[in-house]
Amino acid sequence: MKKILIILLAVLLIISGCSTGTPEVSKEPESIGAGNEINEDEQNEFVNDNEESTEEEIEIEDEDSPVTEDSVEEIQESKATEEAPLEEVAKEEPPVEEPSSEETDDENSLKIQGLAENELSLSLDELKAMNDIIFEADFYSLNNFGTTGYTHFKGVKLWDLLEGKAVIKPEATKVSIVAHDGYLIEFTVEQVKMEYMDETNSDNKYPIIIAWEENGKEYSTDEGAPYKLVVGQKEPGDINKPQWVSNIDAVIVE
Ligand SMILES: Nc1nc2c(c(=O)[nH]1)N[C@H]1C(S)=C(S)[C@@H](COP(=O)(O)O)O[C@H]1N2
Ligand SMILES: [Mo]
Repeated sequence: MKKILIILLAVLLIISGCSTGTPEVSKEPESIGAGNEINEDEQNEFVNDNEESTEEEIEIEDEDSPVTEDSVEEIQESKATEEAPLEEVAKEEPPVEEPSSEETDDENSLKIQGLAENELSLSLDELKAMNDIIFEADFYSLNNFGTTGYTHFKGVKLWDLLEGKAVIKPEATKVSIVAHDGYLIEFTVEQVKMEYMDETNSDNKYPIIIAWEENGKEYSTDEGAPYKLVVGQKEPGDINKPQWVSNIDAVIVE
């Protein structure tokens, strides 16, 4: 009888000894497992893999588990790819709405910045209303590959815009035309002030203009800021087409 009791006690001890480990293991999958589509075997492995456990520990566990090292890596990867985008979406969503509408306004405005009494941010309508400085003509162009052509442009005279509207300061020497794509062309103030020519019509004189209309059609704002710089030739053979900066963002006076 004593023997049986001792054996029973021993058996109870063994059973209780084994079961103390299991609640701990079953607890952890609950906290991690949510949202992860992993089968039970993988889930156990996943628990061991959690945070502090090293790869060595995983290998030991592998002995009595069907999960291989490769599949552990897969789980790690799936954990990374499933969780990371969720965080990004949560971070990115809030700022998307308000600043984007401000940006849209900004993109379609023409800025005059730097050494000027009146730094300007002009809408297309404000520019079109400057009747006193509008210029319209066929401009001749020559590009790097020898291609030539005539294009009809309508816009405002850049020098009149800088002198009369922005009122650039007397110490200003340089005018940079900057596009939204980063394309930039620099002129001296003298080069902005001067008149340009057309090698095919020696009598014609052209100011530099900022155009919003090309061959009778206004630029679509879908294609970026609706302004193009148009410059004639300094002398016959002058390759002027590269200076026709499209999608102007700002005119910077220094
Ligand atoms: N914003 C912007 N304007 C630009 C350029 C550019 O890369 N970005 N390229 C210039 C060059 S090198 C040339 S030859 C002409 C080409 O004009 P097109 O595309 O109307 O032929 O645009 C000029 N204006
Ligand atoms: Mo070009």
